[in-house]
Amino acid sequence: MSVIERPTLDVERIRQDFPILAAKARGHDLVYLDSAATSQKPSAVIEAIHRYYAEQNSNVHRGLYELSELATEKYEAARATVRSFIHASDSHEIVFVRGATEGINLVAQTFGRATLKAGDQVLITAMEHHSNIVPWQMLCAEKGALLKVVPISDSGELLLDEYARLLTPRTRIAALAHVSNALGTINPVREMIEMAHSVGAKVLIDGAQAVPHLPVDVQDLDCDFYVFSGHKVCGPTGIGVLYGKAEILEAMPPYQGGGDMILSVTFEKTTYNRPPYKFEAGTPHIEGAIGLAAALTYLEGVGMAAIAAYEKDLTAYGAERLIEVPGLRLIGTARNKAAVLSFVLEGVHPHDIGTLLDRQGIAIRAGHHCAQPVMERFGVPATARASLSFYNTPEELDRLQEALCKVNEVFGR
Ligand code: 7TS
Repeated sequence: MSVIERPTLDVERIRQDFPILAAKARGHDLVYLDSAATSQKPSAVIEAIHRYYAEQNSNVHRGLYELSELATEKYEAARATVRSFIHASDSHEIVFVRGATEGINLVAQTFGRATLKAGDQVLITAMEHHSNIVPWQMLCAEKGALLKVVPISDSGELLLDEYARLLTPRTRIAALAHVSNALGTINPVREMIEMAHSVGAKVLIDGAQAVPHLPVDVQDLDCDFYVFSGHKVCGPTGIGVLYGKAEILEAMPPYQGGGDMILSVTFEKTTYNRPPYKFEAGTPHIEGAIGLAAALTYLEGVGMAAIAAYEKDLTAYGAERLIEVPGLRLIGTARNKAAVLSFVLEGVHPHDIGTLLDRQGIAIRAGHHCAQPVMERFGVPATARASLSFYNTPEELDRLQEALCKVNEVFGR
């Protein structure tokens, strides 16, 4: 019997698409609850990468022969797939990068460096991943600018009044998580982008934890930049996306120098290629882009709206089961949440929870989740985190709940 009434997805069929989900862990059926760290990959992605190397491998944008034309075509078709997935208006607004981290660093080091002056401000939130904190800190230190931080409530929601107060004409950049990796909070970014624009700031949205779980439309959001990582959306590692509005990318200085990003080079003067190539120096991660496109096409086949609806029910179900565990406290109880169940268990270190769950075949993450300021805000050194995907089932969350009760037994509760 399904514990979620009217499931919106045929999860048992979907699970057949992911070979690794049939694996054993410590002699048990694997329960994989660490998709916020990285998602599992469907056969469609594994096969697309295999096909690329078996049938299409060649460098892009340079060869005159058939194979190179084929590889270039596949690489650029991948860009078009990303464009359509996040509803950008033009493929030239899609820059392939290594991941969300590189996307943010690219914006900080090009747009940020060219824009920021001493006394200017960059606004982030207290729930950012380190990769959306440190690049801005580095930039502010270099420029003599100030980093401002939007605080969060006890339930893990941004204080929007404080956000409004912190936005000033000195705010040049607001860099905001769409969804928090440590709390699961879905932030009202559309409204926040509009507010930032009203003071003349540009907005970067860190979508690393949003694109895997929600339909995203960058034109509707009206963000200036949006970043996400391929490996969290069922795609390969080492590939990610930076979306930027065309006119902003056009005006930005280049990031790294090298092949492909130039139009002409002499020792006196180099002229740069147009975006996105201006930002893609060197041989790109070709099979990464092709694998990412296969992943996005797969997700589209399942349906992002259906994924969001299913995961919402699954997250709510998981929260209900977890709070039945004696001594358990959920960290992050925002009204609008996606796929993350962060918690602490009285008297048990999160690392011990992780180790004891692993012995029962359950993979979760324990630690600060690269969001140390969130840990500080909630007065905990670390949390245990179960993070969900559309390939997880309510039965797996039942197993998590039972396993946590056993952890309590080990600790004499
Ligand atoms: N932003 C957010 C919100 C993230 O959750 C992560 C990674 C990143 C940026 C960086 O992504 P990368 O692909 O460039 O490394 N988050 C996590 C996590 O929660 N557990 O492991 C990685």
